[in-house]
Amino acid sequence: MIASAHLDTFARDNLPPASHQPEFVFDLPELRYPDRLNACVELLDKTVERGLGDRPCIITPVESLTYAQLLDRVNRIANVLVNDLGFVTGNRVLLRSANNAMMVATYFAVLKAGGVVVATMPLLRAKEISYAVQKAKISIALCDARLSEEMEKARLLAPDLRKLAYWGEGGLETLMAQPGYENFAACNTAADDVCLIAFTSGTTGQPKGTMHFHRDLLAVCDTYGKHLLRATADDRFIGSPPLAFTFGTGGLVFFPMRVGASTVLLEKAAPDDLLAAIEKYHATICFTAPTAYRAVLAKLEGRNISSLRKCVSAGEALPKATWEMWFEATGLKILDGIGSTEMLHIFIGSPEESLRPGATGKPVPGYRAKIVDENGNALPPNTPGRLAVRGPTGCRYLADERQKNYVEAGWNITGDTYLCDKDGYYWYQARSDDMIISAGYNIAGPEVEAVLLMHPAVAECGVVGAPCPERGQIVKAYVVLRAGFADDAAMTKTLQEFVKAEVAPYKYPRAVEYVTSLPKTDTGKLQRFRLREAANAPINAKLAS
Ligand code: 3UK
Repeated sequence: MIASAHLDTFARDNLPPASHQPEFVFDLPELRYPDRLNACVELLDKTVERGLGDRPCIITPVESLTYAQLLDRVNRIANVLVNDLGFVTGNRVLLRSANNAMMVATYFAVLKAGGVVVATMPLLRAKEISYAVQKAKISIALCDARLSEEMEKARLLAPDLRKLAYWGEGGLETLMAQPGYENFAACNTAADDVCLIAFTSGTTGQPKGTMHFHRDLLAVCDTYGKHLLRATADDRFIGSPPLAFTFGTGGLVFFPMRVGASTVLLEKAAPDDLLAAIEKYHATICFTAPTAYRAVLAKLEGRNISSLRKCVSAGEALPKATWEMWFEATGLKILDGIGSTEMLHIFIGSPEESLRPGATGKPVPGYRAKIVDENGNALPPNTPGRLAVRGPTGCRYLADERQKNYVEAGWNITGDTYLCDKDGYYWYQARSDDMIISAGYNIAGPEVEAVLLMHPAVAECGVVGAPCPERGQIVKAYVVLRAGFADDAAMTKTLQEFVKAEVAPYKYPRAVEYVTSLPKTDTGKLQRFRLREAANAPINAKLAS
């Protein structure tokens, strides 16, 4: 390791032992970074130094910032951290905000000052916030004043949090306005100093803190960004994922800033808002989840989104039906890609010219992937097994026993069941723990979902195993119908026949339950475990909201 710039050595001290870390590979020339590197300098200061300070960087409904204006804000906040909040290099700083310009400014100020960002979703409650505070030993927080209520409650639960500054009601802004705060000398961080602890959105158990280095923030830009997305300085990014989710920070901040492009940040990015904003700001690249593409499709009538040239989908499998409907409606080929908080961003995906609808794609240049069995042996083509990957980024949990579940023999095991075809394309099957085993058959819930979604009556659905004395499990579908369709026995029969006609009949849902909504994480993912709990509960137990 390279000599750290951190005085507070907590992050490095709590990295997993080398033997439990994945093997990192840097086999592209652009991934050979110098020993000393600060991600803020690379993504922001250098753009201004190159004379591009007047170019638009962040656009929001309430304010727009050029690269130079963002840099000014970043420098001022970094000065506040160091001079007013008792910040020492290596300190973790909690950030709480919806997607807006101050969220980005505080993020980059922490990077520039040599701190460690811990960004939290706006929806988190005091208990969850205080968990992060305690786990990452956080003493300083910067928070949007509109989120003060839960923040104050969290503070009572986590007394380690000594300093807290709010923006939006003047507190932080007053400190930022002090004379001499317009310049700040970046901390000379090591390329492998931790700069981000991203908590997983925890479908089961306590959230895990994934640690990433300064160089990792660049590596995702120089792999996926450079080789698959290929954005230019004239692109305008837009999307819905929260910036506290690495899908959002990568897609809406790092990728645009790596190429000097602009990004539209929306605090509210429900399908209607997203669609209106694409039109209003002439966005060219959109990052969102499969369900959002599906929801937007239903609202395209009378809208003009012809400015869009690239659409990226991640977070969940993109059903082929959604891909096809989007292509039909817009002429655009959605770029599916799988990423994870552990890997920081997308590691399997395809460029537009070689994608296969329904497949996630091929390993992103800089990454390698394979399908392995329970013992870690590589499986032949077209055989479902566990997805294993490695590349310049990888899993490093903050003091967590579960490191050994994600990393096996140097490979990151994502917990997904995939198969790789003869041409090297990777096809998603299911989360490994979402496989349904019914009368000896392995059935992937998402495959059945993809079929159901092709039926015009189905708005959304989730498919899980429900206990069954004879078969072990049966396939059970939770279905949200589109307006105007009746949730009766005839509909159930129709949907069952529809599935039988499309895929092997043993996969059809023997039980169908109609619901008005499906349980989702803050990052918009379907919580199949909640559906499984409901399916396992005694009769008449409702889906807990
Ligand atoms: C699932 C997908 C099928 C898969 C993420 C892009 O989702 C992200 O991170 P998370 O830690 O979840 C990781 C898990 O989500 N998944 C993600 N993308 C796909 N499954 N097809 C996909 N295209 O189970 C994976 O293991 O929340 C995505 C970039 C950054 C991210 N953090």
